[in-house]
Amino acid sequence: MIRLLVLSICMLASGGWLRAENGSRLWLRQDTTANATVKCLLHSPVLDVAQAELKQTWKSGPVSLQLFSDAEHTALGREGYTIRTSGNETVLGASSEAGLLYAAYHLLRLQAMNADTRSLHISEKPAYDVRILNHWDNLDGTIERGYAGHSLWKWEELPATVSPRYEAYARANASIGINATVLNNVNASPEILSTAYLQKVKALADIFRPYNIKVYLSVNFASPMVLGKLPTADPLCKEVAEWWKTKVHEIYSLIPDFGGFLVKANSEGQPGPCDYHRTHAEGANMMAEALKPYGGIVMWRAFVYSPSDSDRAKQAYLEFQPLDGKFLDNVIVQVKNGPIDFQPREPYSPLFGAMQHTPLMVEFQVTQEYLGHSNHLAYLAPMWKEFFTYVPSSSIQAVAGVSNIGDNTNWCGHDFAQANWYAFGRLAWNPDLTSETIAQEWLSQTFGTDPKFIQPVEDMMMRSREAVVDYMMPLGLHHIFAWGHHYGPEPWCTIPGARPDWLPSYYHQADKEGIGFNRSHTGSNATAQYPEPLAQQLDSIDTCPEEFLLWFHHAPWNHQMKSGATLWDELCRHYERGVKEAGSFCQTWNDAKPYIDAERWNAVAERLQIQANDAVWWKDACLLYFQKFSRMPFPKDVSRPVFKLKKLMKVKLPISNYECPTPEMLPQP
Ligand code: BDP
Repeated sequence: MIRLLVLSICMLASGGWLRAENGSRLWLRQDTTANATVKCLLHSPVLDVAQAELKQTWKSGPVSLQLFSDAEHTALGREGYTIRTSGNETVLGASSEAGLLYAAYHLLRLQAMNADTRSLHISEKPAYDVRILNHWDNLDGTIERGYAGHSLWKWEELPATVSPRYEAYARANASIGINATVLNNVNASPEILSTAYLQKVKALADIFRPYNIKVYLSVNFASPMVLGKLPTADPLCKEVAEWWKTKVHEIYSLIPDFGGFLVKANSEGQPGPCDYHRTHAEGANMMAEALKPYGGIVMWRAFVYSPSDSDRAKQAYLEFQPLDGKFLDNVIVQVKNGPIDFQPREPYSPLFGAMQHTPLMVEFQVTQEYLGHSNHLAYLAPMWKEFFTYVPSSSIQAVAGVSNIGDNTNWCGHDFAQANWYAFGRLAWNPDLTSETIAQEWLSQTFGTDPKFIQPVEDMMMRSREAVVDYMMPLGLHHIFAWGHHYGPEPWCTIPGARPDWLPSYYHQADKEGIGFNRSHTGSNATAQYPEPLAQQLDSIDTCPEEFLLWFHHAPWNHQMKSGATLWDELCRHYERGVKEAGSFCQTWNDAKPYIDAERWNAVAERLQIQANDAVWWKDACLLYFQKFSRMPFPKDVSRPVFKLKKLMKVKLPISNYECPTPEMLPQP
């Protein structure tokens, strides 16, 4: 016992004793021995959670939770709330229980951040009704593009055995305003709709409900064939529609507040309505009709691209824009933030703004499939904010994030990947929050409030996504990742018989003249899918923002950049900057050592070292390979390659699409 205590407590650091921590408590690390006075006349599962949280953690005067039906609170909707100081009492007010739950978490967040809570006048309302995590969890426990262990959902144990982490998961989500979750992979197994699995799903829904979280499922369009043994899944076939209605009825009899379906159809080999020459709208509407009587919705994904067409970036628009206005009102079309696929930097998808008569939602990827998995520190709030600078937040109806959560002790693999889960929730609640504010909130709750720690580490977080862009794919380059697992660089990749649009050369188009994908009017004309005046701006190589240059243009190697340098020199300097930035993160973290516990400090330090090495790997691989085309020397201010291209071209990581490589697998400088 004593040994355990000694082990689990302490290391001496400047400013005091810091308890060893494994990251499992996320940003919810306040003491729970407060015993506050909490007044609430009502009882319900949601209110009991709100009360318990405050009672255990709130350290100031009495708090009272009150339901109001006045104009102010009605206007804040079902989930909005007020927090007001009245005498020595703090009054949390809302028109519904959910609002009071969020008010409680808000108040506790202020306390955790050492904010002055003596005179509060707060009024909050979420920007979106659906703030949803999309888990890409398979029923066998693996997670597609998951880098934090296995699935949290222990399907084989459910419903009989219920892990305490299910409630901890719900609590973490509620604390940042996430109110919905899709439990399973968009590449969905029909099995999820079997009665046996629905019983398991019900067990989870029951745990999540007191935290105001609704459960949704990804469904396979061919489920009526696989589970119902029907000869077809044609959405216009009466038996098929009946099958869905019966299935939906069964779901709602188990889970009365079930949210609805997420559907990936006719994409990357998944079945869908187009198999029967029906449109996406016909497929989505058939399901929407089944869900409608219960208030359920269909989130229908627009992530489609067929092998035949020329420019993959244009395809979602070409397929979905003509369907504008043809979807029932309980269908939301879910569109990835960019037109290709969660790259470190993409322009926004032109579907946003082009479907005025169809509710749309954005799909962000929280898991870092294309940003160094859980080995690299990449704070993604700035990337999502960038999306909102082009797409007004009021023009979409909901926000989805592909989850980065697994069964690792610290939930996300990298301690700093927790910040992306946190930021997703906070931005889905309020897209106007700044990335800096969210980073400060997360850091002070997760590590501590000392400004000497927060300021440099926040600065590192703020620079991290741009650093990743710089050392992986600057100036609009995209999708030059290794085949399959998408971890390292493989701009040279050729796989006999592979779809061209699954190969890097399709995207970078490097040749003797230059590099980049010509999407201007002289090329694929993808620029024309954007509204004016943006379309024109993107279309001209002279006015296209340089961060998107090689996305939209095949630019000559000696193209003159705004800095006066040639494209080649500028490209080299971006890679160089990325490498320097990644190296400087190690230094920042060294300086941060006195302020945090050794366990998390070590875990992060190890990963930052991997990131710094990987940055060099990326730089050398890309520049040495592209140099074969440019035939230009490296500028003097750019460091010489450490690796040999030949060696890098042989690197094959023994990982699948649900693993993160270990340091031993990676090339070392
Ligand atoms: C890609 C992933 C793939 C997903 C697909 C999707 O590589 O594993 O199934 O997106 O979003 O980014 O459906």
